[in-house]
Amino acid sequence: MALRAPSSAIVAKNPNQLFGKVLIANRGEIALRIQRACRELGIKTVMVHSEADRDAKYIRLADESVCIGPAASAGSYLNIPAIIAAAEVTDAQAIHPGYGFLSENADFAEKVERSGFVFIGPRPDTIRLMGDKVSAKAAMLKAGVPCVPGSEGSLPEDAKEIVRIARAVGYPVIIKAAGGGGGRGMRVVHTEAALISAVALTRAEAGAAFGNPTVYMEKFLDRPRHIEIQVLADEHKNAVYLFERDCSMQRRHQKIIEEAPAPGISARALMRIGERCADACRKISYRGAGTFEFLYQDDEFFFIEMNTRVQVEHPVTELITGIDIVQEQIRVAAGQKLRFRQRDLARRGHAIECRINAEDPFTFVPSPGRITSWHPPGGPGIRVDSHVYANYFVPPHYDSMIGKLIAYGDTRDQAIARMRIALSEMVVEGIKTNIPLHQELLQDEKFLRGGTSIHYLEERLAKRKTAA
Ligand code: MV4
Repeated sequence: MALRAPSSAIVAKNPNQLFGKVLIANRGEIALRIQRACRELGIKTVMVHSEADRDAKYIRLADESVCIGPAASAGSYLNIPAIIAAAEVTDAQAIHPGYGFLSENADFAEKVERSGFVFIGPRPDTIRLMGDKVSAKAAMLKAGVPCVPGSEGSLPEDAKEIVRIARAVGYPVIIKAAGGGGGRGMRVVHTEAALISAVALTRAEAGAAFGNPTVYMEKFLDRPRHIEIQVLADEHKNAVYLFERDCSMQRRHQKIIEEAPAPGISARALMRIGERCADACRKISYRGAGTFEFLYQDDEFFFIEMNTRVQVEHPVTELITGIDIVQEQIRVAAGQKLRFRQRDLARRGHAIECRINAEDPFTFVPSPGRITSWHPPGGPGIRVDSHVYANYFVPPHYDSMIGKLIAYGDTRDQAIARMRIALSEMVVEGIKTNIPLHQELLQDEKFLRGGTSIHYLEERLAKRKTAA
């Protein structure tokens, strides 16, 4: 297939029509995942790291590495000048931000581009648009994506107006911060008596936490599922959806199991919502990988937020589609056209991901420290995405996720059977992990039936507590 001339002049120097060298501005499993994608594409890698990650094996696997600061993320993985300086001294052409850290920071993306590097992700203005949940929703509504009913834009100051809007929406309602997202800055309101003080409190918290007191209102959905649509788009108005993921199994807004396809939702309904998402990407000239987050309740999808980065759970989509999402991010960032159209894509089989966290499986208290033994599982349909190994020290400074175990099968039952075997084979000693919790959930009757709501895990854990 014909390769389009890349957009950037520096890129043309490279025989693979991509980048000569990519800087990876992240750590842990996703840093290694991106490094592998680069290697397969024939791209050299620069890994930036903190002092705490200096000795990790995945750092040594990179072509080059640069220490950018102390263990605390604020001085290293969030240190924009240090990361850009590292790209300059190593002559990298593009920067991949991974997930978390600076991945959805529009100012970072802008500084990367102004410094002459390619940001592997959407344009800064797209990141900014989606970062503000009020403008994101307005853009999606305009592009034909169904949203949760609620206020048109942000809430006004006037109390009478707010009361009027809430009556029209119908109680219960939820007040959300425009600058929030991912579960931060929200408050459910059940009665008119509680409304105005709840809005004032959410505004005050939002102002303090995000520097933006803007809030909006939505109808509160009581038992939704969290279903998200993965998209890929290029700079040439091509966009596809890579089907859905069900991410309902979560605790305190931390997903722990994700799967694709979403059990029990009709393929036709999913196709319709997927097409809406791909269409919206074309309408807003989206570039790169993205995720449309929906709440799904009573056979309806309601858009809540869009993520403009690669997500932790991207492997389940890779397994059911055969597409390497990280490689596609890099290709699209280099100005290439998508190499497939919607009709070329099919989902096949079922994939489930268990996030392996260094934490107590009952109290959820983080459990950093030295891993004394590490035996990852294997066999047909098993993928392990992890940067750890025996004698690796899990630093206490970062997220507790040490890897992801992904099982694929022809059917959901086969994926579950393989996941159970994999969990039973897996040995991690020296630290506590949530493997026992996953083993419990993979025997759970409601999980096995499929289609549990976002509240299921927390309700189940509450019962476990009272039983003990
Ligand atoms: C909601 C909701 C119910 N109704 N919006 C939480 C995270 C943020 N992305 C949006 N969230 C929610 N928004 C309406 N109108 C319930 C949640 C919610 C949730 C959503 C997805 C995954 C887990 C969740 C856990 C608690 C609440």
